[in-house]
Amino acid sequence: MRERNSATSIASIQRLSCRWVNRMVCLLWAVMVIGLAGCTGDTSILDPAGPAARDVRLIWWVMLGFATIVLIGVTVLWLYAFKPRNVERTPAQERRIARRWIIGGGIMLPVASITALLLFGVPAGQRMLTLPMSEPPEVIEVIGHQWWWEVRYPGAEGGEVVTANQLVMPAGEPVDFHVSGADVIHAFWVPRLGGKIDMLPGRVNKIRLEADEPAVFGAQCAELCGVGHAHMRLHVEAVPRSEFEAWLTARQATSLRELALSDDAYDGARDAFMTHCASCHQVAGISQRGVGPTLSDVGGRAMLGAGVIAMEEGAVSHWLQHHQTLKPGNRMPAHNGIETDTLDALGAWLEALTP
Ligand code: HEC
Ligand SMILES: [Cu+2]
Repeated sequence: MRERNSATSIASIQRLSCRWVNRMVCLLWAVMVIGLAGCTGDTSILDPAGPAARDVRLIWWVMLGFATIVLIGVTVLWLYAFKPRNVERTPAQERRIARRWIIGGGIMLPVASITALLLFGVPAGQRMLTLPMSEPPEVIEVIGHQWWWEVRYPGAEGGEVVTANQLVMPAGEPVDFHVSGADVIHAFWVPRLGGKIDMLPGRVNKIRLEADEPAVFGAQCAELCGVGHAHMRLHVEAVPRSEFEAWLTARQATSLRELALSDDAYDGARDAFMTHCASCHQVAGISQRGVGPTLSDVGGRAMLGAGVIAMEEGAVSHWLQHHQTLKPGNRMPAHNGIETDTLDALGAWLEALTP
């Protein structure tokens, strides 16, 4: 009687576990389908556009394959453990079996898998280090702020060039990124070019990335940095070397100053800027403050507010009127006290700052 009871209960456990397995498999599919929907687009690690990102993808596939094998192995063992069987073992035999599992599963398996991972990972990491090269690569400094990007080109011919919320880089050659944070920890991540790297206040981290061909890439802050974190996108553009140099030349301080001060029609806007905005924003020739992103070349940007709205006619004025709803909590105070006409005039002038 007791025998039969325990047999039925084992059978019901088996039935239960089968139903549970079915449900888990369904769930796994659902998660995979939803997850795979994120595998395309301008921030996909599965669509690499440079050597470092190709390494990342290789390691990703290897790890996925290995993890799948481990998952299947463990599941099979787990189901096997439910199998009813009648074996009598002596305590010594039990101990031997337990030891086999500990040595095999607890020592050999981890050592083998970590070794395999290092064999892939170490060379890939090595290639992302900023090791000396016969021809030193272009250096681009990227500084994370709550919640926007400052981008500097210290090697530009004619003097350092500074911009914000856009990163233009030469294609087809390695570029060294020197990254840091201005306030809290952010992370620099251009998924189609390579892995993430933390941007720490008071420390410069370096990574070498390369874009095979001219293209536009998405980038995103990859370290939770406060309320605006999700709205901290970066527009990255790889262009041919000659175009890159022309882009830098157009952003030399003298050209920007000329651009900002030309055209008398904007005199009113410039006055309003001095009154309301110059305490935080730089415009070459007018103000040097750097609390917010530089606006010297804002008209030439693809996006405003670190990816919040596309730059088009009227976009700056729209941003000035609605930025606290478009990007809640951002560090620019609402301009409620300023006439809409003034904001429109400011917007028109800033949009004309297109080097
Ligand atoms: C207290 C400092 C402060 C003042 C004053 C201020 N801003 Fe800002 N501004 C910021 C900060 C910080 C940001 C970045 C917001 C973000 O994207 O998170 C910003 C963003 C912007 C941007 C978007 C730039 C980009 O590349 O996305 C524009 C345009 C702008 N401000 C224009 C103005 C104008 C025009 C005024 C004056 C009417 C003004 N700001 C006054 C701090 C300020
Ligand atoms: Cu962030």
